Amino acid sequence: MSLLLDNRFGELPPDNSVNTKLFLETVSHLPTFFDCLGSKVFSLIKSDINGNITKIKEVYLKDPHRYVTLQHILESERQDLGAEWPKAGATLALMWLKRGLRFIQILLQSLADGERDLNQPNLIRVNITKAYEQALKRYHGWFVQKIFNTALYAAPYRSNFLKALSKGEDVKEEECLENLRHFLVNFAATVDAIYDMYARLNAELDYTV
Ligand code: CIS
Repeated sequence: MSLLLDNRFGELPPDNSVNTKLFLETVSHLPTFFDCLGSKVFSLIKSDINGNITKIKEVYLKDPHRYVTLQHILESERQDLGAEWPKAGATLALMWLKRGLRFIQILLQSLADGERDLNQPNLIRVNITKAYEQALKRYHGWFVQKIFNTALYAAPYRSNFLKALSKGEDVKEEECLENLRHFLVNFAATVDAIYDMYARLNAELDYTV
């Protein structure tokens, strides 16, 4: 069985809205994945992502009928939070969470496309670096970039990473990559839809941490 196929996002409706309940159910499986990556540096990332998910969930649970889609949350907070918005509430939590999801999307896509360092084919540093440069680096100051470098060197081998995505089972590499490609279809569409929503509602911020 594949971890990815067990936790696939559903297909988006024609208006590309993202259902909050289904989104939260799916991303809530993400933090536990960090436990099988080994190094303690991943617990920092896990806790950040967990914090984002918890914050969005808390807002959603206050009024599930009001927050059926992620866009409902952003629009309600825009009204309720005034000048603080968008740097507050679930809007801020989702802004950061989507960057982590974009990182995962680019990393998995790069693996699925067979990109690798020919001198070190069992490492995934080229794939991780590509994802970091495109999704996160511009939002990080020097200190967080240093944390990234630590995480990069603690990253699992390609074979172990693919095995973890296959729930520890010895699945053939080609089968695992095929699962990745299936997973990416709805995952990429969902991440793109969230990015589009932030652009449309003018909710994107580009400060660094
Ligand atoms: C495999 C190796 C991966 C290497 C990963 C290297 C990643 C980069 C490391 C960067 C360190 C980040 C440490 C934290 C930095 C935070 O300061 C920063 C800003 O935080 C935000 C908060 O989130 O700050 C705000 C204030 O300015 C707020 O406080 C906000 O919190 S709020 O609003 O909630 O209160 N945060 C970030 O920069 C985000 C960093 C995200 C990093 C994501 C890395 C993901 C790595 C994933 C690798 C594994 C991929 C596995 C793929 C699939 C697994 C399948 C699982 C099942 C299905 C899941 C379905 C989705």
